[in-house]
Amino acid sequence: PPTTTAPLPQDAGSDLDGVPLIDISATGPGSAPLQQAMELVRRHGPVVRRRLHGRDALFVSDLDLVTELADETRFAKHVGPALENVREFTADGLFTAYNDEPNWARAHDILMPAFALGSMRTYHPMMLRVAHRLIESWDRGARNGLPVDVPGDMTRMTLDTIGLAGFGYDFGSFERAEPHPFVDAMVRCLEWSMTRLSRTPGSDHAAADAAFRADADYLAQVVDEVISARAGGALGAEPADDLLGLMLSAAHPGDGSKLDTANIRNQVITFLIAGHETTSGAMSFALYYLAKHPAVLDLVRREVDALWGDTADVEPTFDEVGRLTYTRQVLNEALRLWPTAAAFGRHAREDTLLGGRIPLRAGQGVTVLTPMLHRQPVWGDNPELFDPERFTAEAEAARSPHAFKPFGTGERACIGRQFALHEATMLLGMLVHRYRLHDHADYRLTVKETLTLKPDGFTLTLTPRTSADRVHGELPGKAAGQA
Ligand code: HEM
Ligand code: LEH
Repeated sequence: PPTTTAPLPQDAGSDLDGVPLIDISATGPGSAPLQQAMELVRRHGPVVRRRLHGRDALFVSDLDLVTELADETRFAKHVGPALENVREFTADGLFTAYNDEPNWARAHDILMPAFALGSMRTYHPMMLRVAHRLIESWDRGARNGLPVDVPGDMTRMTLDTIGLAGFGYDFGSFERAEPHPFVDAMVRCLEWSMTRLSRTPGSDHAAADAAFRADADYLAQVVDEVISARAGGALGAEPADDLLGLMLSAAHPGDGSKLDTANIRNQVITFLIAGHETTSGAMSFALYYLAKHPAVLDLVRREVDALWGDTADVEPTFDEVGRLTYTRQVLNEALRLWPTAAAFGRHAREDTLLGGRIPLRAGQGVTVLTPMLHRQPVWGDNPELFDPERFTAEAEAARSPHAFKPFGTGERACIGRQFALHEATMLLGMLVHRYRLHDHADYRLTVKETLTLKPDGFTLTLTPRTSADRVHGELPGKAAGQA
């Protein structure tokens, strides 16, 4: 069903600190709380206080205030209401651990090397193998003239990738008409985490909670199978150098401690969720913008054609992915307009005044609303315009590093950033090299929220690109029309 932002009260009150106060209790946050918060910021400015059944949440999108919130000496990650709900099924996994939980620093230090840029070389062959599954499936779509389900197929691809590259487990998503039951259960858990935020006091949610518990138990059961398949592997077999191998064997570089079984389970659930939900959304939005911006699509074509020419079945090398700089700019620009993890929480370490005027108690949470940070005046006077030129090296060097935060900030920023960018850049490059994309349904963007963001119901039809199509890529500098 299309998600629409719930109607908003027109009148805003104001607190003593001058922050507009909007009570949304009459409507609640609806099915799209993040887009509703975006609408509040559009109407009332980059700092708003939202009241829901007597509980206030402060949303911040102003660049100067976000710059302050990024100061790790004054502020730290806040596990806010949304993440408290996710914690019900990921517990002390990296994403939902409290800053001072010993398992956070332990797991972070043990796993960090596995996510450094250099480690992506290890995952590259597996990413490529799964990219070929997607291409096989899209080739079938192209032959039959049938539309492909973009977010659905991106999710198949990212889930299979993190399953195989991280844990040696094959979800086989392209052999299924419906998502793997793990994905369904996980999406329902995320939806429960989100809808739980809009409950009215006193109402009864026993049935929803029981269904959630069943789903969470199922996730744990699948993960225990993944772990025991590994732990019971052939005697004397090499310990695999994937994430699970590392978690089962590696000792902390400082104190030699290891991760316990319960924590490994929480990490695996965390990585299976975090490793695919947001990346698939990012690739889907990027394809949406490419389908709507032929001039940008043409520049991506030039880049991939210059690299791969007329080769029918490209096998990108690790280093080639690093050379897809314009493709990467497209991805960044898609993440600017629709950062698929659209908010992150921060709290003050001590009582303080944010911006010298907004009082915050120690431990009190603030939500950075990234999509609106990404539309602030620092982005120029037409922030809604999709323009990858915003991410040339020169443009980036000239802009505050705090203006773009799709991966969060500080020591709790996304550990999977390089993983996501490598996987997504490679796939986008391969798809643009291989297919002409047709916006057959004249798609109108509606953004579905399951805590993360995805373009809802976005489909494309495809035709293979021909040699004639590619010729201009071999003649750099020549205009497309002349080729
Ligand atoms: C944390 C975004 C892909 C694993 C985060 C945070 C953001 C984010 C904003 C910080 C959350 C906070 O401060 O509360 C994204 C986006 C992605 C992406 C936009 C894709 C485009 C990935 C991938 C993985 C991953 C592929 C794993 C393979 C994690 C983990 C954390 C995290 C484990 C918690 C890190 C910690 O607190 O130590 N991500 N992420 N993410 N992400 Fe991602
Ligand atoms: O709970 C928070 N804020 C608000 C509610 C908000 C949801 C409108 C409140 O009530 O105070 C702060 C944190 C919100 C985070 C929501 C986005 C979570 C995205 C999950 C992505 C996980 N991931 C995937 C890859 N890497 C990380």
